[in-house]
Amino acid sequence: MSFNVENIRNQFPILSQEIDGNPLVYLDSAATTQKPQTVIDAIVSYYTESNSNVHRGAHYLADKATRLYEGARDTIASFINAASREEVIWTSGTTESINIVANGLAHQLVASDEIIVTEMEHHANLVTWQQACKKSGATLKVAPMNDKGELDLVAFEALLNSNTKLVAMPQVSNALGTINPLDRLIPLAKSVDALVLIDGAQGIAHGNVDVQTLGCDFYIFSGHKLFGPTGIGVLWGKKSLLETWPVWLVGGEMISEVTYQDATWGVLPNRLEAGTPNMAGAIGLGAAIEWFMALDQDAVLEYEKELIRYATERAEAFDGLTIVGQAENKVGVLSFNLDGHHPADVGFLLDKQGIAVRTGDHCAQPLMNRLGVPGTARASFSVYTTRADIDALFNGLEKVKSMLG
Ligand code: C6P
Repeated sequence: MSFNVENIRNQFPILSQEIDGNPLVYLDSAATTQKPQTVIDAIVSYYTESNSNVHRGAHYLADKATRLYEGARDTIASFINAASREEVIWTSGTTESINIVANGLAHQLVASDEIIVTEMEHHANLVTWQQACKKSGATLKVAPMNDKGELDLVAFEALLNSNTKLVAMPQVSNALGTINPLDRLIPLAKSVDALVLIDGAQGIAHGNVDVQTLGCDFYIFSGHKLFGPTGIGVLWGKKSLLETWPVWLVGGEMISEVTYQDATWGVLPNRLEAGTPNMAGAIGLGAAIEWFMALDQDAVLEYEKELIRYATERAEAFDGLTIVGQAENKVGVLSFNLDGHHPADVGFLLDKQGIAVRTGDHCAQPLMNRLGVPGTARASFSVYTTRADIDALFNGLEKVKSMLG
């Protein structure tokens, strides 16, 4: 199989538009990816031909919608190589998935327990654990990284001990692009019998994820960063944990038997999915994953590596630009600052040229403080990004520099 970026771009209708007379240069895929036509079609088709509530009805449409919805769960299970489809829980996204795990763990934590996170956390994987520790008296420890944005493995190992209840860390940093060496970090955490949660929000679209090979206990991601719709995400967890985990929401569909006085819970995955679910979202995400899996995964990784290599080369040659996050192993994320200028001004003036980047702290305030920057401008790539987009970014930055003086 080969990789043809123009062929891929043609499948993303949003990319062909102009912004204020400039062709759109979309470099904000770490915030959310754009959606291929096939995903848009799957959602439209669901609402025009199949919409009905799932699991509940005895009629044709209810059955059809249920088969599509549960089929999407099968697609996810096979995509991440879950041992069973019951381990795939639909959520609204990464943030909710982490909160569900934190809520469950908070009931088990005692004051002597310790939780380890890293210096590069998104707030979703930090504030949740701060709150869990506050409620239980457990201690939150933060694994350090070097100035390039790579975790210090020796320091990480030194934090582990028999009190370590959980290690929660990102597969990929959203602000820096660092790919963490999970093949080394997870076995270290497991050597002290800690639970391991991987925040896969940024990792899921950039690598062949196999949750069984990884050896973690929870793997979490959002559909919208993987060419799927917003409002749908996944909590994958080991069945032995999820089936004993305290329930999160209670109500319809998650129960086994209900009396006026009491209720018992159903089996997985329903016991963690109360209420009418996001059927269109799940079906859209299933379509997105089928679309993504049809691409040559090795070619995709190779292509993205080449994009970040090229962008880094251009950035290093750009006078007055400082790259923030220089890990050896990175996805297509280029965070940077123009010396003497606030990232918000840089982003604003790029936007005036049709170039979309994200600016600010990227929901990682402690990381920005650790690096001593107010924030960054972040250009992030996906399978539809071209070298021409990267050239447009640097041409745009030349103009920004001359405008800002
Ligand atoms: N990062 C970004 O621009 P939600 O918002 O629930 O889909 O994902 C939260 C989240 C958690 N962890 C990581 C590593 C993330 O990157 C994100 C979302 C976006 O970087 C929006 S803040």
